Amino acid sequence: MMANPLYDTLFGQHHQSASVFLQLPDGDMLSYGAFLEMAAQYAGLLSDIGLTPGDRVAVQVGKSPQALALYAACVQAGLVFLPLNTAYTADEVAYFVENSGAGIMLCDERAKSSLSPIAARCGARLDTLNADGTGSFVQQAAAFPTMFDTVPRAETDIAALLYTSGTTGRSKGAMLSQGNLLSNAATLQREWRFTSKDVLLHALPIFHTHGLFVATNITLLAGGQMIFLPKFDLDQMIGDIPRATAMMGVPTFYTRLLSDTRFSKDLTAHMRLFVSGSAPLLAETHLRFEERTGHRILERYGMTETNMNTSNPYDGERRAGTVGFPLPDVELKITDSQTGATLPQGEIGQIEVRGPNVFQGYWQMPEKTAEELREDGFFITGDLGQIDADGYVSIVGRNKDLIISGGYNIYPKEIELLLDEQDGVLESAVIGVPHADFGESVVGVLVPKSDQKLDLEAIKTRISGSLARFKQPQKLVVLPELPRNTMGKVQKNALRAQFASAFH
Ligand code: MCA
Ligand code: AMP
Repeated sequence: MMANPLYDTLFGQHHQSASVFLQLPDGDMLSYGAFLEMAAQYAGLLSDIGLTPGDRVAVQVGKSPQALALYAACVQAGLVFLPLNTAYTADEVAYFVENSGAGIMLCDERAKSSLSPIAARCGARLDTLNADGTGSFVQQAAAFPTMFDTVPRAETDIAALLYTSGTTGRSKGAMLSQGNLLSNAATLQREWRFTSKDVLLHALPIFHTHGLFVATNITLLAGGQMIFLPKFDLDQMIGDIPRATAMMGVPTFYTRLLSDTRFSKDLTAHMRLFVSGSAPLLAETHLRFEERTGHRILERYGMTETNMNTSNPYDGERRAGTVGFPLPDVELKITDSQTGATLPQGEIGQIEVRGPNVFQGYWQMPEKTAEELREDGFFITGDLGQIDADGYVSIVGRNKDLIISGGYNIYPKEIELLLDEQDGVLESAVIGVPHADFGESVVGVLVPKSDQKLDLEAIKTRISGSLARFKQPQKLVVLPELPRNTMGKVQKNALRAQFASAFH
């Protein structure tokens, strides 16, 4: 039995290793050994300030090696890592800190003045960590030893809390255990053939499953390297591809690369693997990519609550428009959303999954957990799917009201609640419509109270204080009333059809 399975497997094996872990944009190389020494100092500081195993560490900081070392430090000290999108406003962050009862919150210096009242109210300590690796946290950590006695943990202990918005508008913290993360990393490393020779081009954010767990855990397990970029930048990506062997991205990465003529067969000839996920990859993008480069993108399907569930095969046909087969240790079934009964092969229904990847429930929300996680271990994903005669799974729609823009999830309910509160607004409906760059983009439909004229600019300004920029409707439109069915339910399909060309 290992003392701390996640730490020992992902990180512990690399102690004192001089092998390169991160290649940084300024040309610097960070070895595994140096990375782990930094993490040990952070673990020392986190423990010294009184955090004990199971305590939550809320982190809203720019992407940097230091930010990633915080993840390692939390695992080593037995703390629960809680990463937050850097786009969230102080209002949004307040909810996460309060709901999780985080003992410490780390933020960029620039956010300190707006977050300190929140930290004070929630009884959380506040420290800074800037994207350039400076800040009060690192300053204090420098005084701590570069070795830390790893805190024992079990596979069932929670390693991370990742918030995912809900259809009711309230975010839920998905509790991911050490075993959840470990099992999925091991499966994906094997399925996608990652080895210590791999160099992964990493331009995803590290506050979500895709960039944090899928990309990073697999690299750590394999002992490979990452070209660690602060964000997606087309020129930088094209400049770095020659040094990489693999890339992971959301569909927007692929459409942007294809929009540039420098992205060619020659540039990518040496590449081993391109993976796409987090949002549907259009079959057309898959085919254009193959025409241009000769590579077939490997599409996979996952969720915050489950890590990865399915993947197209490494060897064998990667079928455009599908997300491939259930991973070896994942059971997947298509069920009737009313009765829960398994449907015959080929029929469309809700996707349910079970396996060692499936989370432990929502933080302090037993009722929400019971609604989505069945007693027999099957998790109701809210996605609608179909399995073809060869076993390939396709996602054909969603049973949940969700918009995915550039790989970020946006829950209409959260925005509607805010729009409904605005001056002169009777009611609202928020929909996602096709967008060439982001896949989907947000349109807010407003119905004014009788005789009122809405000031759309004033509304935009007011919601911008409380809602992350990527969630804000890119267009607000006014209708005299919302289309409803005979049951009184808003017909979002009709609205989506009406505004389908809003961004063309
Ligand atoms: C940025 N903006 C966006 C988005 N990103 N608007 C809508 N949707 C977005 N996704 C806005 C900014 O607010 C800003 O607005 C303007 O676009 C430019 O900002 P910038 O940061 O320069 O944007 P960008 O660099 O072009 O970013 C687009 C991006 C990025 C590269 C697609 O959003 C991204 O890296 N997405 C990946 C998300 C991801 O990792 N998802 C995985 C979730 P303004 O100019 O008006 O101020 S994990 C998951 O879903 C599951 C588990 C899974 O299966 O993986
Ligand atoms: P999140 O809540 O951020 O974990 O997002 C998970 C959701 O992203 C899933 O429930 C799907 O709706 C969607 N998703 C992830 N991967 C894919 C994919 N390859 N194709 C279509 N949808 C996807």
